Amino acid sequence: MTSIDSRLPQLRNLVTELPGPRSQALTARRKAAVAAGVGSSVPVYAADADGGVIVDVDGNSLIDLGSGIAVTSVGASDPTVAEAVAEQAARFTHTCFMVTPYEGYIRVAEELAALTPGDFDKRTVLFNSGAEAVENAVKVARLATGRSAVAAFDHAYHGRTNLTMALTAKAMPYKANFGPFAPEIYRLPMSYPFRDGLTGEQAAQRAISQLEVQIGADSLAALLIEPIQGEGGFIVPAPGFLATLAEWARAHGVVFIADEVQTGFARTGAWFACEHEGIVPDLVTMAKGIAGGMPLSAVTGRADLLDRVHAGGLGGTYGGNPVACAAALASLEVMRALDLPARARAIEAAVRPALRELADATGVIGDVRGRGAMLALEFVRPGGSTPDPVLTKAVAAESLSRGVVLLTCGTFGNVIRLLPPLVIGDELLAEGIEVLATVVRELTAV
Ligand code: PLZ
Repeated sequence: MTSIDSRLPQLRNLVTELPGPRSQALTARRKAAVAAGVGSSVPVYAADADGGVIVDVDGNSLIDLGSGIAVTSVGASDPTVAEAVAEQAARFTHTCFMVTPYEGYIRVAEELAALTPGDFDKRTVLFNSGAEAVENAVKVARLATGRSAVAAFDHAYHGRTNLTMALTAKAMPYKANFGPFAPEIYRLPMSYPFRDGLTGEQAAQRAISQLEVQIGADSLAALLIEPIQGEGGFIVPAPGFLATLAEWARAHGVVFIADEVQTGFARTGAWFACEHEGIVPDLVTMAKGIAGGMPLSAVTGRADLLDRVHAGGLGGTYGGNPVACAAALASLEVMRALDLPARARAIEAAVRPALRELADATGVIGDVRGRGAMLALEFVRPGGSTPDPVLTKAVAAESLSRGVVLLTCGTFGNVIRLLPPLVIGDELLAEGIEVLATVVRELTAV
């Protein structure tokens, strides 16, 4: 890897207890001003972030193993991105692509056509959030097929807007009491090798037969799936699952939408997670890692689908904002220059053996899984597969108190997920994993 010069010292350094006094004061102000419905994984307020560290308002330097949920793959203040943002902001922050368009949007679309799987004619439309991208992929699929049903999977996460809440599987906290939900959404069983023991082919046939019986292929506009599930628990489907579904979709004129919002942009060791299985989706939804932290999302896919939509049918005031586009182009430049897909594979090679060893030594980790720099530990009661969300939460909390930011996920709340910035240094990463391992060993020592 090309060496990365960091602005902030890349070290873990605690100068107060966590949360420190300034963070505590902000928590008090927040309670009086910010809606209670917005959660935060850690009660520590950021003042600065760079490379693999987040410095909080009390001067504590924390190791970041979350990247703001897989967003800051190039770091949170990469100089190439920061310069591109400043330069674009100094010229114009907005004109609205639907009013007075600009080149940056077109360049991002050209880049995404080249990077996403498939060498057919592609089109792109840009939005602001992952949920918005998913909503619009569904709009395109429905219009293009003239069908209304959409199938999503167990453990799926696709967003918090009304349509994407319906597509998301988990009630608490994402859906509970927020209904009524959008109609014509159907749920299919996922391939979850640790819990179902099925081959990819078997799991796909289970989903397909349910789909054919309960929905009917002729009514189905789209199959929507995360190639590796994110919020649902970093579930990597068994080999062949995605390919079998994609083949079935093609044979039945069903639009195959890969939601690569969390898995995209080098995170899994390839530009897109679909590549690991040789899948070529009809439409891909992207966000998160696309623009170095600036809000941008995209739907890219088959020109014959996207160009079916009438002028004015897709868009939004801020979609493809010029500053966000500049950030995306700069981020892609950094990802290429540093070969971040290779870096993600190197992170897996460095981290996975330590996680495996930890699992074998403690007996409370039922599964070590993921790809590239998207790795997870599923915590279970010793010897079995009963989820242990209490231990999982304790591991994340104790790691934080020692200066490592770790995220949890999973339908059962029992997964620790690792999503380090791809530019994190080897030593800092090793130290973060060592803290995690020490915490797990201490919490499970009898
Ligand atoms: N699709 C696969 O992972 C966002 C959100 C967590 P937005 N995941 C993190 C939370 O509690 O809100 C996500 C995703 C996949 C869609 C989305 C939605 O992306 O940018 O958050 O709308």
